Amino acid sequence: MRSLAIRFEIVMFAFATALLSCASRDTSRDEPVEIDLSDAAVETGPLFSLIDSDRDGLCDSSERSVGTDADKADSDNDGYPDLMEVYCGFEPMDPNSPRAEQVVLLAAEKGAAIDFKTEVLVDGKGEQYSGVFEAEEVFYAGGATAADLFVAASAIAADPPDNAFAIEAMAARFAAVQGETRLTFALRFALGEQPGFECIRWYPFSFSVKTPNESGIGIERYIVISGSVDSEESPWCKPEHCL
Ligand SMILES: [Ca+2]
Ligand SMILES: [Ca+2]
Repeated sequence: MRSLAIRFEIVMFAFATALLSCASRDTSRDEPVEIDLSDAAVETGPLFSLIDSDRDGLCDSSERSVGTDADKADSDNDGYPDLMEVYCGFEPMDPNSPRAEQVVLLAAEKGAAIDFKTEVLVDGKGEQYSGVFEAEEVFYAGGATAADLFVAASAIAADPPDNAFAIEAMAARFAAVQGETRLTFALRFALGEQPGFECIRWYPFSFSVKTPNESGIGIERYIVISGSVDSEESPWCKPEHCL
């Protein structure tokens, strides 16, 4: 029994670490939910923590900590499961989070690909701005992340156009940007030759721009969603044990 209890504690620790990793990011919007899992563990004990009444992959104790409904897999009825929203720093009680422009839908078919456009607003003083894609960890076997689906980012357009001296499309870079400018990038994702999954997977990532002297300007969190709806109980992929 002791070894089992230790294992549960390790699971909780891993989840807390993942959340802290998400929470440490500096975002201008969609601040991550603050979670104090240590209190939940003290109040309920490690064994109780693995109860998942709504079987959404988020333990009852975690749901109490973040304020979601432990009997409802999608507490805010926005179509996205609580587990995904909490894990990725979205607002599980706000049906407008994640916003539609933060979600990349990739068809669950062999060879499927999508070009996803996103914008970053900068206030240029003649610097160059490069797009930065960064995949975030998920619990999938083999450590699969959004990086496995990411093909490339390219620079598409500046608005107003004259604010950028040049657009280096393939390098995802805008040269000598002057003034408040909206930079548009296209991110290409592809499923490649791997077949679709039997449940719907979600892959968090962030995108921002950097100048030669600064990093992570306008960091925004996104998610790639891909998979088939096969299960009647819940179409979303879940970890082996609730988090
Ligand atoms: Ca749950
Ligand atoms: Ca939701």
